[in-house]
Amino acid sequence: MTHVLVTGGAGFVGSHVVDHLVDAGYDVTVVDNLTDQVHDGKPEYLNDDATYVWGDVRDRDLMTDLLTEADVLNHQASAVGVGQSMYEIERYVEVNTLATARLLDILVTEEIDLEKLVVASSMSLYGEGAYYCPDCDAARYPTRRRERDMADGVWEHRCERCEGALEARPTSEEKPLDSTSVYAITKRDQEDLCRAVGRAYDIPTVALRYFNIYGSRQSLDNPYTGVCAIFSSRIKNGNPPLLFEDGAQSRDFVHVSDVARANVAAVEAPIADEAINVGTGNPHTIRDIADALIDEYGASDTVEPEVADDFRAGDIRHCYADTSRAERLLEFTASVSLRDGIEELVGWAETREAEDNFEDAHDELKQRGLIRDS
Ligand code: UD2
Repeated sequence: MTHVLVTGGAGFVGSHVVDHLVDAGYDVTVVDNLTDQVHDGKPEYLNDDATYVWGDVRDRDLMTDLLTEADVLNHQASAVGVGQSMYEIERYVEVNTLATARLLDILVTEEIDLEKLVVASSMSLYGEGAYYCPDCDAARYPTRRRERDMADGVWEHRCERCEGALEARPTSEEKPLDSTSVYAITKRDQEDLCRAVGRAYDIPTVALRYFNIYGSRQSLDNPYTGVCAIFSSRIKNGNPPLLFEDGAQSRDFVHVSDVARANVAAVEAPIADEAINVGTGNPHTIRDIADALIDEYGASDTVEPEVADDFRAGDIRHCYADTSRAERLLEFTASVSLRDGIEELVGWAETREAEDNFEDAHDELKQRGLIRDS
């Protein structure tokens, strides 16, 4: 039986990956340090058919023992939080970049032959998504928005040539990378390190560039996490979801069960040295997400989204996936609609306590200048 080691396998994405691997017949070992920013002790959803080791991916001796037993490494463990990464710089580089470097160092030093290495990468590597200028009939890849435009509430990108309005287009893996946060840089490091070592030592390596993942088991207490979990926690506590900018910015929301399926496909596909988008190919605005969640919680009479008079420094405006490479190489297409996915998230969240820590985190980011007034 193929033995898969899943790092971060008690976490939001990792735990769903574990369930899908177990269902597909793999022998799964998890290593996870149950970090207290997302966990309050052992979660109740752990899979009875997987083996759990409570330890840190940075622990060289532990990881040497575990990797020696593994046929496949599925590396999900990461510190996740774009805003937080901008002031806990050393920790993010240590947990993401350095830990990955150490795992690869162990593979090489101990001459461990893996059948496959799958690493969790991120759409954050792209920075802004891809755009098209209808007036110039040309592809455009804008980078950062101007601070003074953001302060004036001018949110959309304009063409660098004709100043006309740009339209968002699917972002393919070929788009030039533009990692704008410490978090994004460490995800790029993880991807680049794994692929470089994979190429040099014939370890078939696949980096999955996740778009905005949502669904059950995402921490409802962590105010630095993704927008669906933050809004869930706000609505459950009777507070309005706060929309940065004007709420018309858009993302590609992919359900965690689809991401888990993509991981199983990446373990099994006979491919090497690839980076592959994992998204749905459909953008949704943040306001749509807030409305859909409020509706699903049945809170329309008590809560409505509030437009904040501020924006997150370095945020991108639009990004959604070109899914053709995933279809071609992994035979993977996301199958959960936003409506079904939100129903699953809310069904789970209603069984949980949720501490709304948003305001403290918002104040902290504001004090540090990472959230700014418009
Ligand atoms: C970042 C990463 C992504 C992933 C994700 C995890 C980038 C470009 N992408 O995505 O790879 O790791 O974080 O969380 O770095 N928003 C609000 N109100 C809130 C919270 C968020 O309006 O209370 C908006 C936010 O301004 C943004 C959108 O929602 O426009 C999505 O924010 P997010 O933090 O969920 O994810 P994002 O796209 O920054």
